[in-house]
Amino acid sequence: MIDHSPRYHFHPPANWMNDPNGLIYWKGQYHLFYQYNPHGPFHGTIHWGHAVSPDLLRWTHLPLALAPTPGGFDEAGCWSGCAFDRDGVPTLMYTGLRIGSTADSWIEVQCLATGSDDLWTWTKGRANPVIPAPPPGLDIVGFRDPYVWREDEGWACVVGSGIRGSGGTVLLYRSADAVCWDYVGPLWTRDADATEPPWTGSMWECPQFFALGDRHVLIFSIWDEGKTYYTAYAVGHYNDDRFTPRVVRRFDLGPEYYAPAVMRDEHGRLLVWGWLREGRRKAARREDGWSGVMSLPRVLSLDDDDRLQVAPADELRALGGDHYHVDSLDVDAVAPHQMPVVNGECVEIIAEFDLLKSDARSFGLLVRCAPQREEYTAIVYDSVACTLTVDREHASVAPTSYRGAYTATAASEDGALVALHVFLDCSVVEVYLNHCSCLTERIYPTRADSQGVVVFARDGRAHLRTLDLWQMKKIRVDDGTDTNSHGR
Ligand code: DQQ
Repeated sequence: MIDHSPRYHFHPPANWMNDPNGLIYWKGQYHLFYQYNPHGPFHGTIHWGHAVSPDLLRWTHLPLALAPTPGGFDEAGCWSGCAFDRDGVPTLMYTGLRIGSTADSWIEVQCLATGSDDLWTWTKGRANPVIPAPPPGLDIVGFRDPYVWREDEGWACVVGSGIRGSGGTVLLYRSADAVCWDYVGPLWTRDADATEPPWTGSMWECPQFFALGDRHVLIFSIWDEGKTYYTAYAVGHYNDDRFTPRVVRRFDLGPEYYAPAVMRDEHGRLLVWGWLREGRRKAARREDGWSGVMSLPRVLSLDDDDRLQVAPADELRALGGDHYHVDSLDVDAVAPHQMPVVNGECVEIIAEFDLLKSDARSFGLLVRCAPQREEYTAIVYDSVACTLTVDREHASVAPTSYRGAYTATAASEDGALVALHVFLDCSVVEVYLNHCSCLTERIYPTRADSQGVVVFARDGRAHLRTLDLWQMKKIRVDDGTDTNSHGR
């Protein structure tokens, strides 16, 4: 049986994981908290898992940070939130979930916990819940996932929500001490019927609001009628308690990336992690005993067109092992190029195609390709439409695997080069296009020989300027045993 658990993407040893939470750089270490169900590979009673790393490559699992308190305001789950340094006191703010008056209704409240100096143990505040109810007089859909930041005069916080009959919103609060919170108003609301894409649904989860230079960015994840969709971002200005966006766009263009959370580290970098959902049916997750992994850490920046750019963190370079290099190669439909890859499950590839020396309608890479193409995933650049497609229609013959193709529109950076930066890690495919946008998918090939990497072109010839491929090593994950090993 093929083990689909990633080797260099973070995940807990077993069971269910969803949103990254409360990322914080504390005393020289990266702390990663995440939504976790210790009771199985499904979204049940949610706790906060916790891991720490000195370098984004070696991770140590730590004891659970938060667990629901029976009979308490978070009895049904410790849902998403954030971590912040409250004048030297490590602090978590999260959504407590309690069963409502009927079994299928919830009460969502916002809570605090303070940490020991090493962040290993957390104590829930006596003042909880610090925001005991949504603002009176607002007819809202959902009230969760607080995100806190420092302002000149104290603390500010947004909570993800939606205004019934209107659309998604984030509600702004202020506090002098981060314990007593006053509602200020909606920071920004967007109509679910807005004619401009992207569609942003009726409620927003996991808002992340931060400054990048002189602009502000809001990242949010779209929930509608009980279903989660994708992540979007808006860029604009923040003043007088209002956020005024100039643009709203999709974030990662793939189907499985959701609920990202950001962290600023000591180098001033803004790092983002997202939850990569499974792209397969529940039965397969149950059989394997785990569900959900973290995306690679990505670094965020803004370009002059208010485009949020993502790049994999430089630290990942250290995972590169055996290296293959190809220079100046023409490929066409009758002469594709097969890379001499031993293990195509865990590789990083950077392929640069020269548009000025190519006349192919489309070109790209086939990855996890079986000898007779019984299984393969196609990463295709269409030079007429200027689109990137990651097509997993043939990625797996397993009936439990999701299929389909996902497309992102992106012109080449300078009109002459197309750079595909691909990370393959067992069931994860992360594709960065032209060093700025990203499309992530999950795949589950069934064959041991679905390992090939092929450079191809259709309807003409494509010129590959360079291709570099590295075999990727595992990250080290410690909890007494190496839990990220094949036999988990
Ligand atoms: N996941 C959490 C919620 C959040 C959702 C529950 C987003 O707090 O809104 O596990 O995936």
